[in-house]
Amino acid sequence: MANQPQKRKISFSGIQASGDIHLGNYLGAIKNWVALQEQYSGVYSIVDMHAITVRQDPKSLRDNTLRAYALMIACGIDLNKSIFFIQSHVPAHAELAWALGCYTPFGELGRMTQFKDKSAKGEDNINAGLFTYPILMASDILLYDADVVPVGEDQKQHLELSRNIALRVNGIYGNVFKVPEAFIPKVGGRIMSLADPTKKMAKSDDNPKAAIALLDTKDVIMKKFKSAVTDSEAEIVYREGKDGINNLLTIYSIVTGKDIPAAEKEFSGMGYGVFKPAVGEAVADFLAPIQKRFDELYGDKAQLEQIYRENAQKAAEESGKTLRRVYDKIGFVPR
Ligand code: AQP
Repeated sequence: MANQPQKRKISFSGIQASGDIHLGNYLGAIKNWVALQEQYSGVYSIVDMHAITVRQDPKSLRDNTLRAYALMIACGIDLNKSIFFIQSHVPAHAELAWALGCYTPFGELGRMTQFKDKSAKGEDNINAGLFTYPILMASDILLYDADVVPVGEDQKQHLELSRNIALRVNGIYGNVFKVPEAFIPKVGGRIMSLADPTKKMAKSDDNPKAAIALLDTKDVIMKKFKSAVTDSEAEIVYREGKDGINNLLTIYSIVTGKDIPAAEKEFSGMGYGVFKPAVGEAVADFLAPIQKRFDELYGDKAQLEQIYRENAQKAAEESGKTLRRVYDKIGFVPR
């Protein structure tokens, strides 16, 4: 046994294909998907099934899914270290979600703040999927025996629900699921909108100035940062009540690798008119190599198709094992 290689732990996460992937997604989550590949086997997904909880134009959904797939590879998903698939290609996700739904109290789902917020916004389409979405997320995670789940702060509550579901099922049937831990960065876990720094940067924001898409041109990036909402003071310091400046300092600090006190010092005595374009420049420089790699990958659709098909197969194999284990515990007759 001493010579037996130890199985690497698993890092799982997903991103919705509901719009342009933005800097908040990158700094809060994707950056850690990539970093964790050093220690963990990654299992990552474009979660297109989650995206349809709000109405999507079919052509845009298809395009956004493929763009997101290429973009995540351009961001650093290493296909030798991670399985990276499109969620709707792997049937076990929907199958396990049904089973887990039968172990999730209605009241627990009703407490999810994202459901409350989204249903308040989209009153014309409060569908059952929007309500049960966290169960599908639990299924995504638990299918791969994930040890860690790198996400932004907004997913903390959903992850807690996944853990509760796993613990409940384990409590009934014994050791069925690995209980996952959230991996939320201390800095960058909640990047705020540039148009309203009291709200998180989100794909679903209608204001085009709110988010920096990873594929925005330098010109657009500069314009968005120059018009970023700050405050009426003139001090570039990280302090409670200075949401806009705090957000810009956070972004600058992560993309340059300098810590926040160093960034404060660098801009000490300067005005916002100097600081905001400097953040824009730093972000544009940071994104340039990702954009270049994206163009190469997205330009070769045949290769992309081959990659996502192969990866769907690998994901189906892994998730199929867990699904069989669960079905067996529940008492379903083997197929
Ligand atoms: N602003 C953010 N700061 C840090 N992390 C964030 N994440 C999302 N927004 C921020 C993290 O990114 C991963 C993918 O999340 P998502 O696909 O749900 O992206 P979104 O931008 O939140 O998308 P939507 O469609 O606009 O959803 P809502 O309206 O729900 O916010 C996750 O790990 C998330 O934590």
